[in-house]
Amino acid sequence: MSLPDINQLNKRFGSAGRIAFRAGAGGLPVAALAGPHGACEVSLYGGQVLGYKPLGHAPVLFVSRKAWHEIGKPIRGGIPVCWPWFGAHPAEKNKPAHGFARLQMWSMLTAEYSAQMTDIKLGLCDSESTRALWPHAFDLTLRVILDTTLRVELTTRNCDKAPVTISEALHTYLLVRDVAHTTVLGLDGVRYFDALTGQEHAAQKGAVHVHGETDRVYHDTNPECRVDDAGLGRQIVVAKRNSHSTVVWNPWIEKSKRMSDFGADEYPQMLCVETANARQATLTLPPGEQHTMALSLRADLKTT
Ligand code: TA6
Repeated sequence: MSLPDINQLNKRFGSAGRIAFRAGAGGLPVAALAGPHGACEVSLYGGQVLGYKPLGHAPVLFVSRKAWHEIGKPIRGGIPVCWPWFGAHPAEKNKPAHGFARLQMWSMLTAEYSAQMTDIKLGLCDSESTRALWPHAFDLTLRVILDTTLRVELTTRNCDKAPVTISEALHTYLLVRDVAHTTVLGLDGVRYFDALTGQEHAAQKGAVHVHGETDRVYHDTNPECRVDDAGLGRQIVVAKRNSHSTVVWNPWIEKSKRMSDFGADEYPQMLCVETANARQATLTLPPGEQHTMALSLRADLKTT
């Protein structure tokens, strides 16, 4: 997998003060977006947002200090794109967890900005290496829009002659002061699957608190939830479209020790609240059809 030429990227898509490309960690190409309301960074490797900092706020996304930045390996943090399957492959466990989109080099498609907004679009289509893992023709685009919020839109187009079935996630790693003093609001009463026990649960009772390893897929969720961070005195509003699952994950102590691309002491500073279509929200796309799943993140300082 060859690395795109940074100078060429800046010549074609760069705009002074708004969109610039550089070689990031591991030499992987990164697009830096800036605007009147903040800044963000997007890795072309994996089509992965790596950073988001709204004006006047602490960074919103967590990236592990031990994250790999190597082709062929996933980057631990930001917003990984899990596609075309979420979690383990439904049938072949030797295939990469969370699909292959986060292990591919994406291409720049468009870059534009206005007084308020900075907007780029990346693309990934099928290749010999993707067809070896998933024998289908597709077009995948990731649009990242930086304005008063950060919006991320993942569009799947089925370019095949047969229907395709996908599950997917924008696997957002939120940065929090202390996960033990952070709660997720907006999932009260929602059914969920506990991946640690393999059990389905009838309903979440109240806010989600994290006091141990947590790995849950919430079903048929509302279009918005709030991550209330008492330590940073803010709420992160996670809004979404065409996503029927919300995944909440924290590895806590023991799992953190088993992950070599994650610091054993880092679990208090992160909480994944993922925008997904997983398990019973797996979807089938007819030939020629497309589907867009969208996420937006907004940081609100708490007044009380
Ligand atoms: O989204 C939660 C989850 O599926 C967990 O089960 C955990 O494994 C996490 O994703 C991270 O997966 P990864 O393949 O990036 O190590």
